[in-house]
Amino acid sequence: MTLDSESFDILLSSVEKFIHQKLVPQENYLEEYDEVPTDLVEDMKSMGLFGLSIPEEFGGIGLSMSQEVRVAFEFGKTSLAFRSVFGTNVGIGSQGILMDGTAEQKAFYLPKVASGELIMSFALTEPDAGSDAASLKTRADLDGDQYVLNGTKRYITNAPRAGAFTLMARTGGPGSSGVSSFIVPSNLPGIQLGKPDKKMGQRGTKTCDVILENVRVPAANIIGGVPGQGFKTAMKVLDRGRLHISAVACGMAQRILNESVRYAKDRKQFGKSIGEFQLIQAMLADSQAELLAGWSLVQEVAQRYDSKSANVSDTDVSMRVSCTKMFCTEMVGRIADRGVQVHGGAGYINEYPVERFYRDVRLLRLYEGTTQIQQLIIGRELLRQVS
Ligand code: COS
Repeated sequence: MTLDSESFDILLSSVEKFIHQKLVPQENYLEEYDEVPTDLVEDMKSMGLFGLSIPEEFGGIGLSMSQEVRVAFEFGKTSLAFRSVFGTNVGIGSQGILMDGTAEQKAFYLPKVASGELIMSFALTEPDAGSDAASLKTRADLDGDQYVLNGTKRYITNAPRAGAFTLMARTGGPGSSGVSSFIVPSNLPGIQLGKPDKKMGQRGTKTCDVILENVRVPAANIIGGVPGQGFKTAMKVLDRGRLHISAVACGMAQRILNESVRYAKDRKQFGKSIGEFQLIQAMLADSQAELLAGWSLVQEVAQRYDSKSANVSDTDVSMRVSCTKMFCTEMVGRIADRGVQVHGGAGYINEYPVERFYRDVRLLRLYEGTTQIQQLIIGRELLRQVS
């Protein structure tokens, strides 16, 4: 799946223009009101952003991973909450259906996902199952041709906006083989949303608990129709999501670096621009080199991802994805820290973008698998390859 290069160039330049002209000027609004303006959401729909990763046959744009990361990079250059509006439709919310869904599931859901008519959200994490995703406790018990779902899902991005969840629940015994992925419409009786989470950063993103009490879901809503496959679906979806997040991290690193260079040039101390001091230049240089390394890695691994057989698990590619997620999200943390340092006291003041970016990027090292989980995946695979 790939978009021809001419159409892709047009898309990318309209994305760049949209971000620069419409989103960046709204960053302060987002920070103050914790909301993405609805006219911007409509713009995102008409640009096709909700369907970036959905094949054209289902009404999407059909980008390859190598193309998607370039769009994600651009969205990293502004407040991350803008991307989050359509991010779950492009990634973790929809990809389970695309990768493992039945023909009927794809035909029914994907066109609505691609147009943005339906917001999909991904519900894996629970109060007692975060990194150890395979220990999730939400039950799905078969009753006739329906499953009855009970449990609580935690920190669910876009839950308040969602029309449906890709939700993992336990249909079988303990461990990963007992987990199934369901498509759960959000308006089913028995679904309640918790209070909005008050987060450190990323104002404008919406996360909360999703509480399920005797929610009856047709058995036909198991992704792929076969129980017990849901953990693998979730892992495959996360592999892809981790690459996307890595690209976002690089875009954010670029924006922070741009802000820092501008500030270093404008700010004067000791009678000259602080950028003329070598200690400031050293920080900028370290950030530039790390950004280049991270972005090169994203593009290289995205190409590998594209050339592996579709939907097939490839542990070597998964390992490389984890390397990328670990490196890029840690890298942007260091660049944000240096960005604040270059700004001095101003970097701690809310009216400078680096203050909020510093808070926003902290999440990147946590969601879609912490750095420590990436290390574990990398370490395990290295050992597996020599056995
Ligand atoms: N692609 C396809 N299949 C995968 C896979 C992948 N990337 N990773 C694991 N699997 C398969 C395994 O091959 C295994 O299959 P078999 O049972 O047929 O052998 C099965 O899934 C279980 O895998 P594993 O034994 O590795 O599971 P673990 O319980 O040890 O957990 C980790 C693995 C820790 C890597 C996993 O739980 C994880 O990624 N946790 C973090 C969760 C996360 O990112 N949460 C963020 C919330 S969403 S924002």
